Amino acid sequence: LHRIPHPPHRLPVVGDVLGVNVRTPVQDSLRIGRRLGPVFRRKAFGKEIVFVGGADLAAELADESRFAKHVGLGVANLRPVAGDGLFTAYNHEPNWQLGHDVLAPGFSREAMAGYHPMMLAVTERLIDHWDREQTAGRAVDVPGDMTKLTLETIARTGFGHDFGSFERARPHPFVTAMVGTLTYAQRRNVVPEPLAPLLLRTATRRNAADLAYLNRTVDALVRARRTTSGEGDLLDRMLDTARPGTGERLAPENIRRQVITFLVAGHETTSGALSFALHYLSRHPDVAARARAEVDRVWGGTARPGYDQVAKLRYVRRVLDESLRLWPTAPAFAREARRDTVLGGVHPMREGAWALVLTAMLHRDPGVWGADAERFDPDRFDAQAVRSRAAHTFKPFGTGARACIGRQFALHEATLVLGLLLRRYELRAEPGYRLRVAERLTLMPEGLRLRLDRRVPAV
Ligand code: MNH
Repeated sequence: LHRIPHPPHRLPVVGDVLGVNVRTPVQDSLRIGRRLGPVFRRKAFGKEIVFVGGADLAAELADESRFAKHVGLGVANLRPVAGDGLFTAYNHEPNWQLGHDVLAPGFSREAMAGYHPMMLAVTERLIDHWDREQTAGRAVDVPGDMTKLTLETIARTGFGHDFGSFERARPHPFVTAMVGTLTYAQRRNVVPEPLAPLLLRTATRRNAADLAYLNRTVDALVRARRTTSGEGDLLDRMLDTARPGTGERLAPENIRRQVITFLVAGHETTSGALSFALHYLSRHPDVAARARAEVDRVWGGTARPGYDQVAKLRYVRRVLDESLRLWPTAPAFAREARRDTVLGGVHPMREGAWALVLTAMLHRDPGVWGADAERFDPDRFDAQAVRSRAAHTFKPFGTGARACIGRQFALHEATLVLGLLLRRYELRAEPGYRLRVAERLTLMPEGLRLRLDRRVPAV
């Protein structure tokens, strides 16, 4: 470890706590990484974490023959919420492979085409709401509304459930409970274990209540389905699929964990991705105009674009990729050595030793993205630029066997939504707004509001 730099002024016992903020561990690490370089370590109260933000080392960590997902930090803190569900399962737990085999067909092309009309219907609910706000001359609450949209989408497509988010003035209690558990899981990373009972006493009690609420909601949803039948959604697959060959099925407790996993993983990050993209579109009228022209050209007058028409929005997709480059809404992932190895030819790692890939820093490595890596420019993702870049330099969805199972789902949903919004509205930034990024394991532009102008007559 002594070869890996750490911040100056390391204090006894407490460690590298000077100038850090418990609310923004990712942005603090980005700042520290800019000074210390591609690999560095931070210590707080005896826990020391190695961060990797350089492209060469990150590419090594992506090598599946030497490294695997490490369930640690924020992910491990979510175990009480998501148990051995897909996201939080340890590599060796049998329910990872079983869950993966049962659920992967739920993300096939055919399954996605089946979800498309529901995604469209949810976006139309958002548009009704935005039309009313626009008519009333009010600015829209972007993260709030994107969260309503993505929660409704995963609930309906995955579980045939309607939370009625758009009929509520305030977030659904499920969202409040979920954000509570995410914030708590992040806070546990930065509060030293022995002090947790003291410092987090109220928070811990609150967290137990949040957890009980999530369980109750999900149990009711599953109970309802056992008496009726869905239309081949994720829940049906979990209840009905026996693994070919062995006939194994997911146990009820695991189904509960999977449903919570998908409701949380399936909306929070997509909501952030859409919110950042809308922020950048409002700040780059040239990019917005180009994206809008593409939507007009590709979709023409089609009121309700079909499944195949979404992937044709190549430039809109680049806007999304570029937003996920600058603010990967799942901002880090951890990798552990499968056996003793040496990282970068200089840093020895024992079997099981792990490092955190800081995705936002990898995505700003000047060696890959140039001296202007901080600048928003969707053309970084045109076909030729993508071909000329090294592998493993863009990792918003993680890597390897444990990479995001919902990637196509998220990209389809977000591209469809951006296309529909661009076609209908001009987006105007609020004059005083400066991007502030809130962290609760995931990233979200805090307080982002936009003003809308209607573009075309109702479609
Ligand atoms: Mn998703 C894993 C990012 C949307 C369900 N997701 C991951 C990982 C990243 C990630 C990074 C890997 C984490 C790790 O290595 O520890 N996910 C995203 C982003 C978006 C996203 C940035 C949207 C944008 N994810 C979605 C959606 C769903 C989903 C939508 C479900 C519908 N993600 C998952 C699940 C896993 C995962 C489940 C765990 C997969 C596994 O380990 O097998």
